[in-house]
Amino acid sequence: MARGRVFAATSNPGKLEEFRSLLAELSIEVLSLAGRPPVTFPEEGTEYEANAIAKARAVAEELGEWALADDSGLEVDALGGAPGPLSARYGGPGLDDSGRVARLLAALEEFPQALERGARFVCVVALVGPGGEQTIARGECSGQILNGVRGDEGFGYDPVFQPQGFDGSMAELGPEVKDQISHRARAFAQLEAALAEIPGASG
Ligand code: ITT
Repeated sequence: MARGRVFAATSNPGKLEEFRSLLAELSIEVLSLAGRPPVTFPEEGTEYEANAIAKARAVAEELGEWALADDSGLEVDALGGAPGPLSARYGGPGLDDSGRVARLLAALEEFPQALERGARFVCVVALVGPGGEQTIARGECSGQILNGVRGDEGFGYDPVFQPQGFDGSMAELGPEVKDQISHRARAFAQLEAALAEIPGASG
């Protein structure tokens, strides 16, 4: 059976995997940019929406295909909502996911109580078509930052983020639970009608 197809405008393998599982039921194949000539992305700014649109638009225009991008981040109450859209660059260049997590735990040492460690993941997804048609959607997932890393599933800040109503980090809960409750799952649910417009997708 024919399937729809969309290119994932991301270099983050964790996001790519989640795009695939979240879109599997819509009969949409998610293609990566690996092995293709590099697409030039504009410098990322401080707004999720503009960043997501810029990434999707760059790929849609370059390839003449449907493209999907995600700009996301972790907003920590005790840090005034930081690092937010700057989450990928938190702590400066040269850090990997675990370096950024360590940096975050250190920044929150003076806030040891669970009540002081409120946070939310935010995800804005942008779908851009080959004719320039564009839809964006946003999802959030509230929770708190744990006092140490737990679990080894997921990516990024998952080992220190405990979603509200759960006992354990996102990295312990695993992909089935994450795909039900995450910021990304919620954003994709909002995007469903637009995704169904991709030729070959099941509506
Ligand atoms: P692309 O721009 O290539 O998609 P990126 O990793 O740079 O990849 P962002 O600019 O959107 O993506 O940065 C998002 C940051 O937030 C990054 O550090 C991620 O690891 C983290 N993040 C995003 N979604 C997450 C999730 O579901 N779980 C844990 N951390 C997440």
